[in-house]
Amino acid sequence: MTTNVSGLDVARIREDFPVLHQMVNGKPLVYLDNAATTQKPQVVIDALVNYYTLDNSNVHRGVHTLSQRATEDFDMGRSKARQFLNAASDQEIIFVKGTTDGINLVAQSYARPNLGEGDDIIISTMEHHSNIIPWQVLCQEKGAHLLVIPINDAGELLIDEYEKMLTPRTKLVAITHVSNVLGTVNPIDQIVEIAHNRGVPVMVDGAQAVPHMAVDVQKLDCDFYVFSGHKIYGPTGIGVLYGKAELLEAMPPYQLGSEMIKSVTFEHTIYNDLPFKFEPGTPHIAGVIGMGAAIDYLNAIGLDRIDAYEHDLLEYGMECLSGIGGVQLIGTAPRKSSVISFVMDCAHPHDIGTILDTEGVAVRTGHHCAQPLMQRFGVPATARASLSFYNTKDEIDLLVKAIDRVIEVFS
Ligand code: C6P
Repeated sequence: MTTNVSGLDVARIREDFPVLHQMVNGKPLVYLDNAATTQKPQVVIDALVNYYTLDNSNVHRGVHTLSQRATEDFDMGRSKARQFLNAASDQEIIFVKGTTDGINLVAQSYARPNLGEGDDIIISTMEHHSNIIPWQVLCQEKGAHLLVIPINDAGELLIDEYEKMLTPRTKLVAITHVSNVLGTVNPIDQIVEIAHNRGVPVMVDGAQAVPHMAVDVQKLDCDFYVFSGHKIYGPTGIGVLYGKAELLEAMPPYQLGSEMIKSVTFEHTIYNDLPFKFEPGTPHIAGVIGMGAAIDYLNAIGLDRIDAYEHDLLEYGMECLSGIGGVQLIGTAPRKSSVISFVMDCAHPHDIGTILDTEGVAVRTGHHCAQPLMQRFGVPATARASLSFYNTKDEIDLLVKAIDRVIEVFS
């Protein structure tokens, strides 16, 4: 059954996700918390089980068959991640625990040695705490300034203000590609071009972008790009930091230990080549293999088709929710992706989430790890429905029905 303009057979796709087929509180599960983490297709679950069942072994260490098989699959995971971002080489793909870990790596290995007293780092009002705190603490330590690009009431960056902030003191721009609260898709190509014209590198937090659109780091020309495997239908505990080779080459390692070395004496250590210089210890082998399976899965569906389908679903959802009296949408930028945040006159977001759960509808409520953004909109929290390509308009209708129930209960 083809259900939509993008040609996705969503009923078929839903069969790939075992977790979706269950009742919650006596109602069919409507999973709308995909920005927190996505569900896993059977092929990803199988890849994890197969690795632990048949190939479990350490990588880059053994000559025995199991180690060779594990190494081959692990290395293939890196190539898949490289193709996924269209990076120039596998050396530019560093495996990290996730977006947070990747940002901390850039903060400690790139920014720390390059930041001095009186220098600036630029972020934006819509950043996740993971893209605020590493810079805030580093700036405090170095006597540098953290500058914040303001946004308008729709949730769009004020690019003119951003341009004015860039000076010879600016050492880095660290910015999200897509806001996890507003859904705003930021014009990264423009942001990068403006920064590069002044010789400033740009790190992009891609956590909420890569699940929804094809990303080409060479086209964006960003210097660093980070994302989490669990938000692209892969396992938790694994993610990617992309960095331009010349920058990574010049950076000191983030953590020290095995695998990131070429030779060690008690007096001296020679570090390994990229990407291993940044990957000490036994890596998350199953995570890399599982993320590779997730990338294959996304490629088979096609990110352009996913983008088109989710866009249609988002427009439908925004239209439905904006029609409900007492509901206020937070984040109404024209360029948006897959997130509907809202508050209601009659109920606190926590109560909205609780009632929705009794109706089988899973959303996230709270500050979404973006407290400064909550302050910008003058709300303590929001309820957030975040969409995937396995969601349907019927599920949006169930969300609307559940919101009606909130109104019934609290009016
Ligand atoms: N946002 C959300 O519900 P980790 O936890 O390291 O995988 O990702 C952190 C992170 C960084 N940047 C953005 C834009 C994010 O959305 C997230 C994770 C989840 O919105 C969990 S707080």
